[in-house]
Amino acid sequence: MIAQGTRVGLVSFKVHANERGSLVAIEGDNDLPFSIRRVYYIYGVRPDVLRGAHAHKDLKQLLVAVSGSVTVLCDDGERKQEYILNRPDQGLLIEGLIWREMKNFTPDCVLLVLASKPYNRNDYIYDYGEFKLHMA
Ligand code: T46
Repeated sequence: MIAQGTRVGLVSFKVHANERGSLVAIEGDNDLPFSIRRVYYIYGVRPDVLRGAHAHKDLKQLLVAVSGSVTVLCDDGERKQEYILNRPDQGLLIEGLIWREMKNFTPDCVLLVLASKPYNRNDYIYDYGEFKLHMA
């Protein structure tokens, strides 16, 4: 059984583009199903490095590759799906108990993450067996 409130999906954002370049605005609550409480970004990752490999008990996040490309594997306990993030106007929304792994970072990748809660080490599940138990 998939835990209630679990959801993964790509979201596209409006691009304000003209001869001066392009701008994407993302507003918490309006463009996202959560208020933005934390922003962090990941960059300078070697292509052979695997990041993530955990789930969150109670966190909503939007991942955007504002530069470069990264592959995100999402696992809801029943199905695994890979998403290639390589557009600054597109994000991957991850809500609820989803195991995630980030790989194939290009050297120019900057992965921006907007999160619904402050950092909490106790919200992480690092053991895949424990993650599966939560899904049962
Ligand atoms: C996630 C994926 C997409 C902080 O001090 N504050 C923070 O807000 C975060 C996210 C991390 N940290 C510290 C904790 C570690 O010492 O930064 C270090 C690296 O974090 P971590 O190994 O958790 O990074 P990733 O890339 O494996 O995972 C991160 C997020 O932690 C996670 O929530 O969903 O990006």
